[in-house]
Amino acid sequence: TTSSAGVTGTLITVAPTGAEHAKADLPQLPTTLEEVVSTAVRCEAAGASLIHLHIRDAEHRPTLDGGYLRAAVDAVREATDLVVQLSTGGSVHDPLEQRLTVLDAEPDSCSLTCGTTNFGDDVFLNPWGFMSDLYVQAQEREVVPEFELFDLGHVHALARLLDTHGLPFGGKVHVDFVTGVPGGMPATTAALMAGVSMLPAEVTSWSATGIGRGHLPVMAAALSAGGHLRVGMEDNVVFRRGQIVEHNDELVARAAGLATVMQRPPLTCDETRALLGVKE
Ligand code: KMH
Ligand code: ZN
Repeated sequence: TTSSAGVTGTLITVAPTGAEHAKADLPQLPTTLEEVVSTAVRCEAAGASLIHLHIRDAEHRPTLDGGYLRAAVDAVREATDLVVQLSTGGSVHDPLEQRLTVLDAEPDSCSLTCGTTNFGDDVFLNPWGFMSDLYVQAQEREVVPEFELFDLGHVHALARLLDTHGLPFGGKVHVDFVTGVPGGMPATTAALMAGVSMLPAEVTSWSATGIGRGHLPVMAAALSAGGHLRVGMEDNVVFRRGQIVEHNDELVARAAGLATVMQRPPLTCDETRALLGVKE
């Protein structure tokens, strides 16, 4: 997993919304069901094969309400072939018990963050008991977890999870390095490579994202090291100096272009399903 040899395509994940930006500050952020679906369609056309979703309520606030989650999963499935991943991270204010209920919406995949981290001035809580419960429930419900690694300690916690509970549903282990969160590992090539070098042997694929200004450096580092890519307004809203992202598909198209130049063109949704061991 640490070498680029044999990695011939690129999984591009789009994380279009997140829980942190306010619609009032960023009106182009997709928050309504209609906006999420049209974003999904456009990002699939631009080269994404997986969508990482946080859902907003009628007031555009982050919600883990089961009705909203289920409606989004169904609508994105109806309109696209994208692998649908729901965030179990939610927002820093969501209680752990409610974050576990995300699986009730029956996504293809769920995020699973491998440890607590400072998150700006807040704390993103992921104690061992929560990680462990979420992991086992995902196994039982045949949902494929994507392990979110914000720090090097999270890589070690992932190894503990695999040692304790065995492989996830589908038999594949895909991790995503989320770099550049204030409180987590920095969005640098050096930090990313340290994380990659520590990955347990069970890991079958990895992707990376750089929050904010680390976006492009981490993308380039991941591509050159055999990693896959995550982009989207959850992570970065600046397309280039002085230019705010108007639509998530701009970020997907740029990632797809760079991946194609690197002779690792975007994977199709079916190829991504096979890579991740997601249910057909
Ligand atoms: N919104 C962050 C507190 C995830 O989606 O699983 C957590 C997050 C990670 O975005
Ligand atoms: Zn997220």
